Amino acid sequence: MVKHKKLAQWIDEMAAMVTPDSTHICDGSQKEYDDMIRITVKEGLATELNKQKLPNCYLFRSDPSDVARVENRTYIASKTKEQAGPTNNWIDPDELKKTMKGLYKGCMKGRTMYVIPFSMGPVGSPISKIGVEITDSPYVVANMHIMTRVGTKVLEVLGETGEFIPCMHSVGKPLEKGETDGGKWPCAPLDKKYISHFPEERTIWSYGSGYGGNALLGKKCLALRIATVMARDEGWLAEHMLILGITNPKGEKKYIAGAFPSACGKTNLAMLIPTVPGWKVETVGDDIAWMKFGKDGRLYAINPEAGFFGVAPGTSMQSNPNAMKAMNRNTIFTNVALTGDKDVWWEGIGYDAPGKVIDWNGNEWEQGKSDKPAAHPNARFTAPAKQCPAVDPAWEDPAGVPISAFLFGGRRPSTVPLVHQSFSWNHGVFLGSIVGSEVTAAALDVKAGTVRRDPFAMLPFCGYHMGDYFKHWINIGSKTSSDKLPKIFYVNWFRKTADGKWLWPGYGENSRVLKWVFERCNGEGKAVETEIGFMPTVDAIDRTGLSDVSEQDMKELLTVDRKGWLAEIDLIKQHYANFGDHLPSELKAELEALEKRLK
Ligand code: GTP
Ligand code: SPV
Ligand code: MN
Repeated sequence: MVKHKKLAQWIDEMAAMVTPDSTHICDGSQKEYDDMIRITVKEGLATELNKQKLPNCYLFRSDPSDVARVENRTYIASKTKEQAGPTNNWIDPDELKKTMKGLYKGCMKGRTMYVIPFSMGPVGSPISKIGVEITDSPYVVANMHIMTRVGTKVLEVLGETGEFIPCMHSVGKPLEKGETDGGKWPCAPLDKKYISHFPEERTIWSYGSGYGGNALLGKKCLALRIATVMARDEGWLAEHMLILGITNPKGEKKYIAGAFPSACGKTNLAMLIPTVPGWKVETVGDDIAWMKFGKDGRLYAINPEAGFFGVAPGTSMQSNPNAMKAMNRNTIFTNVALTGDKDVWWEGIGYDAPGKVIDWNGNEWEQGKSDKPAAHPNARFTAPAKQCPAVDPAWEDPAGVPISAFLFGGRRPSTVPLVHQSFSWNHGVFLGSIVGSEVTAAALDVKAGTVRRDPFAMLPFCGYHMGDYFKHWINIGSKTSSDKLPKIFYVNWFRKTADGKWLWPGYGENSRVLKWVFERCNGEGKAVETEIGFMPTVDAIDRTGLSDVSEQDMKELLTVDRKGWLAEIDLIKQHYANFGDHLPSELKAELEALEKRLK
């Protein structure tokens, strides 16, 4: 029974609109999870994997049209277009609701309507937020069980009057009498998909997709798009950031948060095993950070999620053993390949495909015989965070962990050096605001391979005007003394040689850069002042035991490419022009100062 009047009312109202066959209020139990899996297996939507190798693991194959976030169908429906800003799609909220009500009408016919009470952040923590997702997808229920804290305990915290964020979701595929999904992933065609946010009402309406951030509404929709609006109003930060703890050989520990665009290395960095002897890295979160000032004036971060929804391709025992061990049980795999003995396989898993496999489309596939990959490039694993061998002891601490440094970065084959440090907070905000990256497969409808600006890795995730978001970041810098603010760095693991090879080995070797960052936070670490910021001297990056990066490569990774940066200035000017008078004067000043230093 739902004791919360407003919640009960909302559930009734939604049920009247979508007319499901039945309603189920989720209790978060193991039995409930098992039921969801049983239902999807019976429908032919899920395959049980090898019980010995991957106990309690299941494979799902989505519809080929429903494999990633759909940015062109994602809307910030604030009262005015101005409030949504130039980087968001906008439709008048009344008009959008009218359209979506038309789609929602009767859309759960033949299905069960699940009501998922969930907490982003530890249940009952003062920084946590409660959401309630209504969905007709048992796949979504199972994933939410892993990614968030679900169930009766959340309803108890909500009580009779507590605040919750309503998150409405349907796959948009009603069933006729006697009809079943029959093994076909249910979703609506692209032009019927809507991932909508109503920031003033703090409400989410999603229709037509069953995949990832489109459907697991606690993640990008609540914890970023709606949370950025709350954070702006309440003076905190909701960011697309990993959080890691790093300990030096003396046992001294710091926490670092990093914003890289989708599929640009957050999960990998969060779980890395340092190659520098004596150092240790532990994982707090791999995708989202909520940060508030503590009584001591420092920023404290929590990971609002409870699981990882990580990119499978490229993940191997060599590149990320901690992720491989986190997903060896109780894990949902989506759009990876299936081997003959019901194991999983993907490109970059570290060994050849064992004979004939079934690709993510359900067809037979043999290595070397097809130019298409066996796993979709945005194939994902959903695994409980507590299963990560490197999970930080404080990962569920409701008080959060104190952040010493922010990293910004993206995929930049040229121009941007391996690492540089900002001169000041405002210069650091400038670095965040100019992040650019080669587009990846994490979004369906943007052209892969081209560089696009993705400020703070938040381009698809900011729930209001991006220029005002920049200003919010500037303001955060004046809320405490500068020695308490995190130091800000810009990193780039993705430099390439003229013939297209990685110039930097990346993954565990990135610990060499983290070591320098750590030292800089202690006022140590050799650096030179350059036009673009503080840069390590070539010998300041510890290369002990690193044989495949020559002195020459190191120099290339750590020089200021003046010509490249001058070209960059023009691109930044174009980028900034989008924000009109919402662009903070502080950032304009930073750009002018950079141009002056380079000329
Ligand atoms: P989202 O979950 O989409 O937000 O992605 P993410 O930022 O967590 O990216 P993830 O760590 O999953 O990495 C995405 C891809 O980048 C994978 O194929 C990785 O193998 C690859 N990758 C990660 N770190 C590095 C690195 O240091 N160097 C190189 N060359 N590739 C990397
Ligand atoms: C991303 O695209 O940044 C992700 C995956 O983390 S999704 O949950 O689909 O947004
Ligand atoms: Mn992400």
